[in-house]
Amino acid sequence: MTAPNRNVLWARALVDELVAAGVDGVVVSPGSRSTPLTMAAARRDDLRVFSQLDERSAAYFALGRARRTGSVTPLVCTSGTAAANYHPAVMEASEARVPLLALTADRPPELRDSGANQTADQEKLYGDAVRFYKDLPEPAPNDRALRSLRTTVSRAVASAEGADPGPVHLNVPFKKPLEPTRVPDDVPADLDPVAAAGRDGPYVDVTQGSPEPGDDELRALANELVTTDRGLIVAGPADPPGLDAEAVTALSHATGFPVLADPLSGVRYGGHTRVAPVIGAYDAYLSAAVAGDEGDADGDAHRWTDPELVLRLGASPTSKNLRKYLAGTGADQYQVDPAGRWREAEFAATDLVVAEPSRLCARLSRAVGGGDGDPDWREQWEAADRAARAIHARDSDGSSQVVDEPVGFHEGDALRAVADALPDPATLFVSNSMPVRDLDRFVGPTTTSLTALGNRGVSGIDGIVSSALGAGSATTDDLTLVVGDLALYHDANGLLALDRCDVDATVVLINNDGGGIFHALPIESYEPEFTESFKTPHGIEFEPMADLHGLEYARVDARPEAVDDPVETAAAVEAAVANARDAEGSHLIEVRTDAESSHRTRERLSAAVDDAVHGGAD
Ligand SMILES: Cc1ncc(C[n+]2csc(CCOP(=O)(O)OP(=O)(O)O)c2C)c(N)n1
Ligand SMILES: [Mg+2]
Repeated sequence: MTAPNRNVLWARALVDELVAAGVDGVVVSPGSRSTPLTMAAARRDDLRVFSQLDERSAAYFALGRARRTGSVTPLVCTSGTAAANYHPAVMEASEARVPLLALTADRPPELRDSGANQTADQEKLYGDAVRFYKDLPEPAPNDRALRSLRTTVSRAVASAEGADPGPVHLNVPFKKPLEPTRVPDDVPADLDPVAAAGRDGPYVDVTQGSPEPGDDELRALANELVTTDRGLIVAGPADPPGLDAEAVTALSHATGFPVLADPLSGVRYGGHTRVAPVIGAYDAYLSAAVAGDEGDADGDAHRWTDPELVLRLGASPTSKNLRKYLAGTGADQYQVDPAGRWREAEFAATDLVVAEPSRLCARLSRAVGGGDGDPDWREQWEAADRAARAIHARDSDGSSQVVDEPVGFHEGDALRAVADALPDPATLFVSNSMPVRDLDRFVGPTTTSLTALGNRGVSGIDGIVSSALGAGSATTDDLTLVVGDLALYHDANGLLALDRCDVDATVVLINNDGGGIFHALPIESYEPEFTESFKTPHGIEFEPMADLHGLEYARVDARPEAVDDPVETAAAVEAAVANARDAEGSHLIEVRTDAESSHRTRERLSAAVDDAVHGGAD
């Protein structure tokens, strides 16, 4: 059927090319200028259209979906500030290598810089954060223009999903009429709107070259590993679609190197942890001070041995203690990165290996063959993890086995209770600030098939709800979000996606009435500025927010004055999450905590773990 006007022709071809490239969902926000794109997307049966009102939430929703799938998720918005609202998610997508495609509608070129309404400079709006940018030409009803359009779209998708995945931006100008009204003689009757109809797949098939060391380089690296007694594999937060835990496990077996697995690495949780030496409590017992411990001055043998070699996969680990520790070890450190980018801000890495990490692990494990490694070396890490877990765990009376005085309920208990209640498999999204750090320190490894996700590219507390729901839109897994109160407030608009985008979620709110994380900084002692401008207590009641968005609401008061027995309080959190898991619909579980006492408890536990593992060597 001939398109009624050139805009419809153009938008149909563009959207058709997205589908040909494998896109199955588009996130659109309302606006006039983007009408041709929105209509073209909405009128396809093979495309899910997620309609989102707030562009910042829309972009984070697309980010979450793309993070979960590893495939590009396009965004469609109108001209003006709508496009600027994509910027935070574009920044996160760039740093965390998430494939996004921003399609920003624009006025035609002659109306730019003219005072026309809702018109601003959208050229290269996201700067160097995007992998590919093009200001599309105005729609033109001829074969060559359509071939150019399709070529651009296939290249944009391929760039977003390439060896250095990330966001891409196409600015798309349209003149009126924007609706599918018929304009006589605008589109030649013999022009096929789907120019190369009948063709399978994208208009341009992009074969992605993926960097690999040659055989000689691989042998040299394998040789380094074979001749190392004390090596570590450090798996940081993974780029989508994730690290292959089996390949990492195979390399660990071949070398005897323990795997220090970030909670967002895809290696911390899963069946492989039954057989692989996956270490997860390191944040509790490593620090800069532990590195290079040469023993006591009175000649006692040193208690802690550092690695000679570290193979670093993925992004920079969430744990600052781990990062500082590694920097202090003086070990040879091989940073593996598929795009040759630098992701090690201590500048202690000695080598950059440009390679796709999962494939490198698989190849290296074959090249290394089977070695057992040094059992004492592995035991050092496993024993330290056991010691930390024993201190973090609680006896039935609520006290820790190892810490003399009673240990009050703290926010880490909440994370552990949530993890204990999750089904298998599950997707868990954790907010920045303390939730991701508490997950890191207090949870796992477990054999549960848990996909733990977070926004660690730029670590914003905006867009957390939307990112989680976007991830939920891409999986049949049960979805749980653990979020701080400021982060929930920041993206309260994102909750609208529960209904509009048909996603179910259990939202566990750790409400400590402000930014609890700031208690960990020296600014804590500067009052009144600390409370007024850093911690920012707000007293917001969240139950009405649950009502507004149709979530079932439950509350556990875990503040010190309300807790008799921390074990009971943890059980109440676990029961609330389990109830939500087993019930229909979405739930908000508010866990009221006290940020300051949680911090003091973390510090006490940390001192106890340090003492148990290092004998007070600090
Ligand atoms: C968009 C954005 N603004 C500000 C910050 C700085 N920031 C980091 S953590 C934090 C407090 C977060 O509070 P909450 O979500 O309640 O978590 P809590 O610290 O209590 O665990 C702030 C403001 C940020 N990371 N992102
Ligand atoms: Mg808070």
